[in-house]
Amino acid sequence: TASGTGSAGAAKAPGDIVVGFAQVGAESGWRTANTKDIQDAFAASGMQLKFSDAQQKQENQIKAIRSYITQGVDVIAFSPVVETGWDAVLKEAKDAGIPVVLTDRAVDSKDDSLYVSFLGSDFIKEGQKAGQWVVDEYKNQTDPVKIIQLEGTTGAAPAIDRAEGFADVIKADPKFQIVASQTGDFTRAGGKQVTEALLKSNPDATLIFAHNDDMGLGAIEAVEAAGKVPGKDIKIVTIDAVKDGMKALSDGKINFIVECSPLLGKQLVDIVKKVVAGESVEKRILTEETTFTQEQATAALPTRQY
Ligand code: GYE
Repeated sequence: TASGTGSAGAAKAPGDIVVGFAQVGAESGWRTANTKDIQDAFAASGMQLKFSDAQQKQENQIKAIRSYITQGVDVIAFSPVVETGWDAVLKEAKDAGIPVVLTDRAVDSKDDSLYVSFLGSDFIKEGQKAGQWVVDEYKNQTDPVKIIQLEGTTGAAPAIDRAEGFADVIKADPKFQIVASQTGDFTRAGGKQVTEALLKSNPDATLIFAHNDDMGLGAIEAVEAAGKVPGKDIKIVTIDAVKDGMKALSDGKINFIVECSPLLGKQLVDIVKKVVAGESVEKRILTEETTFTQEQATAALPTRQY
C-alpha cells in the first residue's frame, strides 16, 4: 500500500485531474505504440494529460518533471530513461505532495517511498526466455556458439536486466560465448551500425541477441549487407514483438521474439484514478507476456494491434 499522498477527500471530476507524463523518447516501434496507447487511454478517461518527449536524455526528463511540479499537476508518471540519478527530483515531487507512478522502466533508488507504484514488465524474465530459446535451439551442437549482443540504452533497466537474464541462462553451458556486446541505443540505426562493425571483428559469430526488435531489424540489414542470410547463417533473437519485428519473424529473418507489451495505458489510468481518490495501489504491477516462434508470428500477425 503506497498511496496516501493523493488528494483524498472530495472526489475530483476526471476533467479536473491533470497528469504529467514524461516519456523516454520515440526511439523504437515499442515506444511509439506505448505513447499512442497512453494518449488514447487518457483521452478516453476524460483526464487531462500533459505529455513530453525527452529524446532519450535524462536531463530533459528531469526538466519535464520539474515543470510538472511547478505546474502543480495531480500525478506525475514517467518511464525513466536510465535507472540511476532520480532521487533529487523525485524528492522534490514528494515534498510538493505530488505522487509519482513509474511506467515501463524502474529506478534504482534505496528509497521506495519516492514513487507510489511501478507498472511494467519483468525484464530479467524476458532475458531468461531469450536465453532458454538459445539453449534449446543449440542443444545438439557441441561446437562453440559465438554470440553478438546488441544492448539497449546504457544504464536503462531493460538493457541491464535483459543482459542479466540472458547471461544467467546461457552460462549453464560454456559453449555459449558472448564474443561482443555493445549498445545500439534501442534504435534501428544503432543496431545496424553496431552489427556492421561487430560482424567484421567477429566473422565467426552465428547468433545475435538484440535487446529489442528495432535493433534486430537494423541487424538484419547489416547481416544481408555482409552477404549472409539472417535467420539462417546468423540467427537472431529479439525482445518486444512489435509488428515489424513479427513480420521479420514470420519471414524467417528473425528466429524468436520474446514479447514485451507496450500497452500500459489502461492500467496507468486505473492507477492514477485510485491514487487521486486516495486509495491504495499495488507497489509493483507486472504485465503479462508471451513468446513467439516463426509459426506463431505468422498466426498472430493478422490481429496484432501494434
Ligand atoms: O523494449 C524498447 C524501447 O523500456 C521496455 O524501450 C522498453 C524498451 C523496449 O525502446 O524497444
